[in-house]
Amino acid sequence: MSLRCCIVIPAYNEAPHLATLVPAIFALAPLLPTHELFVLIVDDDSTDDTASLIAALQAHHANLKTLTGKKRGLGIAYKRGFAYALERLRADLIVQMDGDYQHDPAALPLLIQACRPGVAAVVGSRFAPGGSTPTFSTRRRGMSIGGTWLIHHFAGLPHLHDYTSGFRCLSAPLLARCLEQCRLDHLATRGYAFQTSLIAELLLTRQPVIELPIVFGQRQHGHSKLTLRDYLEFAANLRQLRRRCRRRAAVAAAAS
Ligand SMILES: Nc1nc2c(ncn2[C@@H]2O[C@H](COP(=O)(O)OP(=O)(O)OP(=O)(O)O)[C@@H](O)[C@H]2O)c(=O)[nH]1
Ligand SMILES: [Mg+2]
Repeated sequence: MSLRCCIVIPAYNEAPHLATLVPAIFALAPLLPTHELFVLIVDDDSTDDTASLIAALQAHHANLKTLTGKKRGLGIAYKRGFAYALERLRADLIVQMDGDYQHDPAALPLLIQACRPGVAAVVGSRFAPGGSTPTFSTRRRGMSIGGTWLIHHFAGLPHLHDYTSGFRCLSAPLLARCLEQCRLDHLATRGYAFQTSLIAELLLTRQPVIELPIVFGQRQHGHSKLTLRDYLEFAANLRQLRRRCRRRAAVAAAAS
């Protein structure tokens, strides 16, 4: 029986990218004969007529699904997408992927195949040896590396090269358990901080997380949706993560 793999793509005004990204993903199907691929676009009322584009693509790709809603942040879009993939599509594997083609679909087969039973998450890592961000400005690279350093050294999360990557393959049952049991609501999950909060919970509950190096490409159209509010949320989340890590360590020490 083939594994059902849902690639969840949050997209706000990414129509020019989705027009090529969606067919490129479905073209990978022969490389993944043991998997049935679904693509779920979480489109938050984009103003660039993404909805019509998706309708046109659905005529060729029956496994292309979409959700629409108000734009309320990346994390909120992901939570809606995950709920749909888990409950409606009964996915075995869930991939997180950006809609602006900065994540190369050619990396998908490796990412998906590496998510074997027992592995909770395979992270497409920009900062692991072999990964790269060739088009990052010095400032953006500095902020990413600084953020990673703070998450590890200030907040105290177990080591990973890339906590904020948006390209990951997740085991659906382990993700579902994490969303049910973990106190994700104690961490920031509205916007981009969701990425850190989710991987933090997997790491703190000692789920196996592995990293595969990726090249993070350049956005060709439109602009980044990262806002000042996301940077502020990241900073606030660091303090919450630190408290969470310390509580975990205290519980572990008391139990031993
Ligand atoms: N549905 C939805 N998608 C979002 C929202 N915010 C961001 N996105 C999508 O999330 C993905 C990642 O956002 P980007 O703005 O590309 O973030 P980034 O890749 O870190 O930044 P750049 O490198 O500058 O592009 C893209 O597909 C966005 O369209 C949101 O509020 N709702
Ligand atoms: Mg981007």
